[in-house]
Amino acid sequence: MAIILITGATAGFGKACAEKYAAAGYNLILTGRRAERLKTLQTTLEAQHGIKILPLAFDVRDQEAVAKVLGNIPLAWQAIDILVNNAGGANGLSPIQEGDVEDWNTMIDTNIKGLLYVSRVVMPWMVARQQGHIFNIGSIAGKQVYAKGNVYCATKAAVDAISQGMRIDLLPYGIKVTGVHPGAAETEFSLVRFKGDAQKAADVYKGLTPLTAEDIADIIFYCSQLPRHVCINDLVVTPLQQANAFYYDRK
Ligand code: NDP
Ligand code: 8X3
Repeated sequence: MAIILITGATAGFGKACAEKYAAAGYNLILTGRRAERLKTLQTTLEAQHGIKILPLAFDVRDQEAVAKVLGNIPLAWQAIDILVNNAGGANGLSPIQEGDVEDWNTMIDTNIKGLLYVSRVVMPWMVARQQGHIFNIGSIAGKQVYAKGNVYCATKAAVDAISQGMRIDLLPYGIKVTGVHPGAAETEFSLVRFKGDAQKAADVYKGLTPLTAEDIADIIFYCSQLPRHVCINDLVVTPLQQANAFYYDRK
């Protein structure tokens, strides 16, 4: 049975992907820092769908942990067909001259370096098998910079560049690389960005019908089921009421 590795599976897009691929019969490697959420997902999805799940709790910013925990999974689990590089997020929303340096470090270390650490472990396994599909979750924020988005936008522009680089370097090995760049989607994203302020988080989606995590999971699933010779390289996905990174039609 095919294997998918999803980083950041404890919430949002990653959790929705876990549910979608479990229902389709995939075996899942699920990662995130919140081990108890991974355990609950494992118990539920294994019982519902008769699949196998390998939960791996680590912080993607910790290169040693990524190499040790992910790098040493049993051989049978190393035959990963799909990698969804999803773990990440935004921390803060401030003019750059007032930015919190710790927030900058968190975003750069998670969204860029964490994605690279995980990919560095998995890509050689895909190269050896001459097959695989990597999804990198960027953002509309990586395509256009909005006010106060500065460093978050920069990390997602980096994800876009890394996707392009992967696509070139992995081309001879038949590995697909798809960049997915969502607009406003209601997950735990804004709660994390605003450090637990639920009102501020809810205001982001006021007057909008935002994307759901399931919308993004459905799109990733669709891209992953296309014939071998077809690759969707890059996708920008917004709610109907969002034209670009900064223009919304709120009702
Ligand atoms: P959520 O906050 O709901 O989920 C984020 C996931 O990432 C969680 O599972 C979290 O797990 C994991 N994660 C965060 N930091 C780390 C870390 N250091 N180590 C390991 N895992 C980590 O947000 P979304 O589902 O919305 O976000 C998923 C991705 O999509 C992110 O890369 C985000 O930037 C991007 N995105 C989101 C959009 C949106 O509007 N929601 C739009 C565009 C892109 P845990 O906390 O357990 O470690
Ligand atoms: C998340 C979408 O527009 O809040 O990447 O940056 S946005």
